[in-house]
Amino acid sequence: MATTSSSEISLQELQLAARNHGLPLEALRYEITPIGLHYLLIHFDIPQVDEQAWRLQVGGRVSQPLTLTLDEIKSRPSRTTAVTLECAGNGRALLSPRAVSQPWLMEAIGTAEWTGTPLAPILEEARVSPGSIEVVFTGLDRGVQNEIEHLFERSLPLAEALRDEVLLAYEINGQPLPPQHGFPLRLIVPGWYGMTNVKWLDSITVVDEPFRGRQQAFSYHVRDTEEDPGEQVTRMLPRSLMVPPGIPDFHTRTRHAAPGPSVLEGRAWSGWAPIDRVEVSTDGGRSWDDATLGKHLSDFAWRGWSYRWEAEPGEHELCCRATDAAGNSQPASPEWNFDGYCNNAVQRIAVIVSSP
Ligand SMILES: Nc1nc2c(c(=O)[nH]1)N[C@H]1C(S)=C(S)[C@@H](COP(=O)(O)O)O[C@H]1N2
Ligand SMILES: [Mo]
Repeated sequence: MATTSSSEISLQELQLAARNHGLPLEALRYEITPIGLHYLLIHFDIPQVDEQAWRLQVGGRVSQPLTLTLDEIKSRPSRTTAVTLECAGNGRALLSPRAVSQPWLMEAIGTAEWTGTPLAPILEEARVSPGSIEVVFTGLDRGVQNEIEHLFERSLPLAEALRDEVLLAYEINGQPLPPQHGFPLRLIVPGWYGMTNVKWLDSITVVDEPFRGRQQAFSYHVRDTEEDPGEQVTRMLPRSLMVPPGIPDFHTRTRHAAPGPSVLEGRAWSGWAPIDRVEVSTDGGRSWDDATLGKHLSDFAWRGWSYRWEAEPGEHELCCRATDAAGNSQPASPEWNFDGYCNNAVQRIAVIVSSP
């Protein structure tokens, strides 16, 4: 995998960025992200799926393999949960050197109400064989990455796959999944980084040895060098983001705001534990003050926060920082790793306060 230290985005990165968009940060105002504003990450091409011909295969180390139509899946017990998804590569473009991949700044997030059927009863029905250790989720999308041709597929340890909150989702915000979000069916694993939530599901395979697919054994590891096996990326680290205040400059996106009392607002989440605290700094991180937390939406969705700010004329750097109930927090500056994963450094927003 290539890396670059250039401060300029290459055409290769632009090619990815033009396909995979982020959440415009002003859309943090919506507790549930409207469908077209949720971030997107698609490695290869969006597969076109014929709903009538499509089947989900559940097999591998099971004694009762299943073949399910979409109607059969929809007729099973359904559940709707608000879940925040974040791409593990969020923040990659702020690292130097950076991996040449989707160059996210900090907008690879979204929160949707996902409706589907719980996975655990399906695995129980299929009767998982003793000695099984993982469940592999295979998408219909095929491509080449680092010269290896493969389908997009990821595995979960059996115990994680059996967790109550794991869903096979066929609706987002009350609508059938649109093609870009995984029509007709995707996996939703609340709390884990985005890559876990395999879209365009084709099959679910129970295995008795660790799955070594390209997207599992090679991608999504926090490592120092290309040779280092590294640590698997799993759950989302805590993070908070702020709605950029005022109005933007078109080219630089520097913010311009009027002096006087104002309310800063944003959202915070963690895949490890509920959000306990959000702090705001209006002086670039020298001093911090507690924000007020909003209502709890779901165990797996972001939490709103707000902060009263008396904007004085001049230039300011606004920051926010979340801490979860397990004591995890956000570093002041990014912790570098080879592929640019899990960068949860505090957001910094330059604001010029002046009278219009
Ligand atoms: N089949 C398949 N599933 C996939 C992907 C993919 O490229 N193919 N991308 C993954 C990644 S890296 C992320 S971050 C999320 C993005 O989900 P979204 O586009 O619905 O926001 O989907 C995951 N599921
Ligand atoms: Mo991702």
